[in-house]
Order: sequence, then structure tokens, then C-alpha cells
Amino acid sequence: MVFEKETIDPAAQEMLQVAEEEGRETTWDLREQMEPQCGFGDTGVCCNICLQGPCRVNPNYNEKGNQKGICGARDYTIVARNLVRHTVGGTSSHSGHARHVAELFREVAEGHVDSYEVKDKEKLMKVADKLEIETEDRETNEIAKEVAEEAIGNFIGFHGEELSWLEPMVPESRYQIFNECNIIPTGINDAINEAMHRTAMGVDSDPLNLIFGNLQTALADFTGCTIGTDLSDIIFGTPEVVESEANLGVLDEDAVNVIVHGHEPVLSEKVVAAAKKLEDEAKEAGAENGINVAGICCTGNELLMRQGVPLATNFASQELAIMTGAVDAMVVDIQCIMPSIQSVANCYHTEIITTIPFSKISGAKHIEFNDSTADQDAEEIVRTAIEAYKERPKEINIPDYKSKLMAGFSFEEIENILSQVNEDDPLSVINDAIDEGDIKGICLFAGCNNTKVTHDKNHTEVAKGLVENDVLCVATGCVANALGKAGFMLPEAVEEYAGEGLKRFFSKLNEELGKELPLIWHMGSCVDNSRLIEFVTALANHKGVDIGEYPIVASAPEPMHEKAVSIGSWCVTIGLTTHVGVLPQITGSRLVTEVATKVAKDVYDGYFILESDPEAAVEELVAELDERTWVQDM
Ligand code: BF8
Ligand code: SF4
Repeated sequence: MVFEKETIDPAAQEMLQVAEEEGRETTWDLREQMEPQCGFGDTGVCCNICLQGPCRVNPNYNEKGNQKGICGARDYTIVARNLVRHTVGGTSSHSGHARHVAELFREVAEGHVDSYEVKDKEKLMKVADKLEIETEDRETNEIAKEVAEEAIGNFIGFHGEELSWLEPMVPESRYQIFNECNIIPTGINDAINEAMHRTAMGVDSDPLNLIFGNLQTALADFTGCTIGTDLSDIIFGTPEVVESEANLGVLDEDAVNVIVHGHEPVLSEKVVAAAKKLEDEAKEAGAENGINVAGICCTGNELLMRQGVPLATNFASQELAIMTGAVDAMVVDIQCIMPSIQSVANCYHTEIITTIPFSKISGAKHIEFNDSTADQDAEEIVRTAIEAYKERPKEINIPDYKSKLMAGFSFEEIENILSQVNEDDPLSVINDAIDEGDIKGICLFAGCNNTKVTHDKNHTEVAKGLVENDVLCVATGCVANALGKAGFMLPEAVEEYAGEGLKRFFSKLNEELGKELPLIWHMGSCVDNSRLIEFVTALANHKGVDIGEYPIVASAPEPMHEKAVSIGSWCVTIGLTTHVGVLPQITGSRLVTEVATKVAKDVYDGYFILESDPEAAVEELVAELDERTWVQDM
């Protein structure tokens, strides 16, 4: 098979062939040109924090080389500081996204914007209850205002304060552990600020202290993710099961194809609405099937979860969507958008449209998106796509690959499904299945694509191995997209891939429900990893154990972004043993690596499994689930 080293996705393979024939450069070419990558950077021992640097420290004490930076910083300090700064990047990304939603929500609550509303009152009440905000005999907008103030308050913290959004999200026993380790953040912005300060030249050089600082920042990240999910659900609706499709075959030759790419639902929801409204204009322009909106990355996941909008593809293959020649506009907001898409688009009629003032790409068209003029802005964006469509050449290459999939598994929807099986005790459906041995436990698949490994290969192989071992799997982000493209999010996949116990679990469930559930449950975008924590907290509380004793693991088979570092860090802190399939840049310090892979278990129960071989990763994850079940049964 051609391009099997680059990707296992047949649509991407076909497009790489087109790229080669047309002489286009892709991210895989750029990776090849980058080889060999710097060993110091790759293992985290390059420090550039002050202007005396870069200092590159040889972590191997038995060889000749500099073992200290110019200031005396050792490998463990440099690695730990770099790790913290990765987590800061992740936290500021997630919380930047969440802060935008929180600010919009405050505007909605105060009645300052017409384009958005409180769509899901039930979720608003649930969130208000969680925050111990009085709901009885109060107007919706009064409650919304207080929830909004609380959300904004979680960003700004002062010493002595605690994040109100964090405590109710985890079992009491877990919060107690955070407390004992003194890692509860005071505020999200405060945590970012302190983490940047402590990693500045000449501040914190104690690697263990830095690692605790990393976990504190990660908990701020988790809180940001939760705020993002909760408030997006209130404004746009809490996801329910939907059916859709994934892969480049969702592009429609006879429609104006608009791809939304990035992360926030605030813009993309409006693009979907504008596309519906301007359908006739597209038809007048000659597009028989009107306007087809499809998603890439987490924006795609957000729209899929709430509206059933199809997924075009995931992170690594974003350029390839443009090379089909069928994308009239790619609308982007923030995060995971490769600058290369503009160079690719220069060879086609595709308009790249940036929308956020602090997230521009040189050469792209910028149409600023404002919450107060959201409908008009979205219409301008869609009209730009219609204009571009008129310039689309006849020759296009849409690969004929797409898979059907089911998504929409919010915690609320899972609860709703389980309560149709056992109305009085819905969570017992899962916990009994674990006790009876039908399922071994749960795995959260999270994270990206990374060109260091074959696109989507680790995702599908780890998933295959786990479901074969009776692990109930849920997924978010680009791995969810990969598993959707590969057909794992369909009921038929149960018969094809699940082990005997997992098959029994699904057949009992399906029989009670009178409908069929997919093998792997799509829980949403990366901020929606918070949904899994809500789910597992409920399960652990139901069982009367801490998350650290509950059979739950996480796997990021192809992590790429700083956000994956922060998510991994909080998963471990919350008690999930977490597999990482691409080595993080910490291996230059034996101390930091040992803490992450071993010592963490003594403090948080969760620890990192650094394993690039999918088969070995499956073995270790299954062993961890077995150990947790075994300890519980003692
Ligand atoms: O937040 S999985 S490549 S799209 S970072 Fe980015 Fe990674 Fe995809 Fe979503 Ni998450
Ligand atoms: Fe070098 Fe120390 Fe400056 Fe880092 S902080 S660049 S190790 S002198």
C-alpha cells in the first residue's frame, strides 16, 4: 500500500498520492526535512529560558558533556521547567477557549447579546446546583448571571481562595489528596501566572516542587475545560446521540463546502446557522446541493456532538482536505490550525478565513468574528465561501471514503441511556457489568495526531487491543475522529472487534434499550474530557471508592499539542493511569521520568505509561485495570 508509513487512513493515502502527483508539500514532507530532530530538545534538556541560553545539558553522566546550564541548572530542573511551561501552554489554550465562552455567557445572562441564548435550562440548573447557587423561585437570567460571575471568578483567584468549579467535579477523597499535596489552584489565570513565574530564571529549581507546580497548573486546566463544557452545553445544548459520517468523502462535489476548523463552538454554531439560511444563494450560484458544512479538529467534534455535522478529518490530514480542490472556504478560529494550510490554499481556489484577532495567518482573509454581530459575521463568512465556489475549477479529487458513526455521548446522555435500563440505579448498569466481569473497566481515548508516528495507526491499534480485552472505551478529540473514520463508532463494530465479555455487555444493554449502541462512545472535543471525569466520579462515588481505586485508565496514543501534556497531567492527578504513545520531552531527566512513571502512583494512584508500541501499551493498560479490580475485590 502506498503511503502506509505516513497514514493508515485510505482517504489520506489517496490524497497523498494526489499531493505527490501535483508536487504539493505536506506536513509529512516537512517532517522528513526536519530529520534528524535535535536530541537535546527531544529529551527536554535544552533550556532557553534566559538570554544566556540556549544551554544544552548532557543527561548522560557517564559521557563527556555539559551537565549543568550556565546558571548551574541541572537536567532535572531544565526538564521539569520545560514540562511546566508545556502545561502552561495547554492551560492557557483551554482556558482561553473557556474564558471566551464564559464572557459570552455573561453577556447572554445580562441580556447584552441577541444572537445567543440559554438553550439548555436543565443544564443551567444542574451547574447552579453543583456550585451551590440558589435556584428555587428565581428567574433563569438571575441564576445565569450568578453562574456567569462564578465562572469569571474562577479565572481570577487570590491567595486563600479555591476554585469553586473544581471541588464538585471529583470525589471528596480525591479533593482531599489535592489538598494534602497543596496543589489546589486559587484561580486559572493565577495558576498560569505563578507557573510562568516559578519557571523563570532563578526561581524554582527543585524538580519535585516544580512537578507539584505542574499538577497545580494542570488542575487549573481541568477546571477551565469543565467550565468550557458546562457553559457551552448551557448555550448550545447538551449533546444527545446523533448519527453522522466521517472522512473526506463527506465533501460534496455539488455543494459549497465550508470547513470549520479549530475549537470554539461560538463561531462554528453560527456558521452552521448561516449556511442553512443562505442555502438558496448557494443554489443560485450553481451548487445543486446548497451548502455542506464539515468539521476538522475539535470544532468538528463540537458540531458533530450537538448537530450531527460530519467530520471531514482530523489534525494531521487538515492540509489534505484543501488538496481535494473541493473546499471553498476553511474557516478557522483557534488552536491546532497548521500555518501551512495557507500555502496549500494558494494552489487552489480555497479561501482560508481567520476570525479571531489574536489568531491570524499571513496571506489568509480575516473576517473578524464578534459575539455581538455573530449572525452577520457568520453570513459574511458563508457568502465568501459561495463567492469562492464560483471560482472552483472542474477538476476535483474527493476520495470516496467515509464511515457512518454515532456520537453525542455526554455524561447526561449516558445517564439517560442507563436509566432506561435501570431507572432507580442507572450507574449500577456499568458497575455491575464490571463486578460480573463482562467489562474490565473503562478507557478514555484522548489526544491528537503526531507525525512522529503513522497517522491514526496507534489510535486504532490500541483501541482494537482494548475492546478485544473487554474494555469499555470512550473517546474525545482527534482520536475520536480517527476511531470514527475507522468504523469503531458503530454498533456493527461490537461484533467485529469486541471481546466476549464486552459483547455480552452490549447485547444485554441493547436488548433492554431496544436499540443498538456503538462500540466506542464519542464524548466530544478535548475540553469535553471533563465529561469523562464527571462520569467516572459518579461511578466511583456509586461504588464508594476513590477514582484511584476505580478501573479507569486513559490513553493518548498520538499526543501532539501542549494541551495533551496538561490533560495527561491532570488525568494522572485525578487518579487515571495514562498511556502516552509518543514520548514526551522529559526523558532527558531520569528523576522526572521516574516520578511520572513510578512515584506518581504512590501519591495519586495514577501514573504515566510511556509506550510507543501499541501492543505493549494494551498489555500494560489491561494489567492496570486488572490490578484495580483485584485490589477492589480484596
Ligand atoms: O483540542 S486532539 S490535535 S484538535 S489538541 Fe488539537 Fe490534539 Fe486534535 Fe482539539 Ni485536542
Ligand atoms: Fe541556561 Fe540557566 Fe539561562 Fe536556562 S536559565 S538558559 S540553564 S543560564
